[in-house]
Amino acid sequence: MIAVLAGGVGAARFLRGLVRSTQASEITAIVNTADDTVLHGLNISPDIDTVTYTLANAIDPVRGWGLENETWTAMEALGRYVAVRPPLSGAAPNWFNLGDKDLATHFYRTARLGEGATLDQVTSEIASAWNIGVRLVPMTNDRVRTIVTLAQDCSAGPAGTEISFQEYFVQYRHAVSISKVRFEGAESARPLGLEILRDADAIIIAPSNPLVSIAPLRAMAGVDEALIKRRNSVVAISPIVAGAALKGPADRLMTELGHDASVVGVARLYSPICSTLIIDAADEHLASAVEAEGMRCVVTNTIMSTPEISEQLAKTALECAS
Ligand code: FO1
Repeated sequence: MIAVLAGGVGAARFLRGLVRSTQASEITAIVNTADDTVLHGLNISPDIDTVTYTLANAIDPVRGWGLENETWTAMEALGRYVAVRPPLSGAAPNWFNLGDKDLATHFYRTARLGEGATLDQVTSEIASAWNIGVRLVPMTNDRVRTIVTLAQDCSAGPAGTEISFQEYFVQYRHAVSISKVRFEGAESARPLGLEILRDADAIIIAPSNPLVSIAPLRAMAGVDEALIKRRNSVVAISPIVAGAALKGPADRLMTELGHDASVVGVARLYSPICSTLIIDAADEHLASAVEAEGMRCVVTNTIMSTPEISEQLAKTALECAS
């Protein structure tokens, strides 16, 4: 069994390549849930849904989240209530776009959780509904939430204000600088992946944001210890290429939070838990600096612009882990 530690878009594209080279039933993805949110009373799990829709070939290819051929009638209708919403009310949060078809997923998840089902049960029901052969496991059934602290006074509030990850990422388009990230609830959450990490033949850390997608998994008790025990079988793919994130704010977050926004900065974060870092050909000149951090460095094309490139990257990662 191959275990993949996964965030959103980068992990989803990597998994799409992995299923082209390995039987889907051999793959288990342990997915970040610290980005989860509740809006309109609905439980929304963006990273789980991004992975599910991508593996179902139903993801919107341009946005990288939500469903393709989506319609937005419900969001447009919500606009009527924005005008009458009292100033401090959180009702009608129309900054977070929920497509009409996507809403069905959140309706189902919310209803099942309300019936007492656990998030991992509901996640596998939703994966079955989309005929996903890969086993998708939320990192925990407990509530963990990424909270960021504003570094400066800005439209989101004065310096020092804490906001949720989705407010940071979507409402303020990750354009505000931050000074801290914490994972509320992580210290008491029970991780679901420990046995998977113990038993996996190979463990791959997908090219996801190390500070807000992989760090929440690592913040739970026992996860880093489980990875350290398996360090020789753990391979990571850098989400930073030539000093920039392919999608999202990983590069700026690295700098703002005191890390080097480069493959060397990624190596420093992963070196304790991981024996090999795969970097893009654009960073080949940094391979020896990565190795100086105590990791083997493998150079290949990591920009997953086609399913074929994702497949080749997955094959390289599997070879490195075995
Ligand atoms: N990302 C956006 O940038 N804007 C949105 O309005 C938005 C809505 C959305 C709805 C459902 C969903 O599953 C994901 C959604 N995302 C949206 C993406 C998502 O919030 C982020 O990409 C992840 O949380 C970061 O991994």
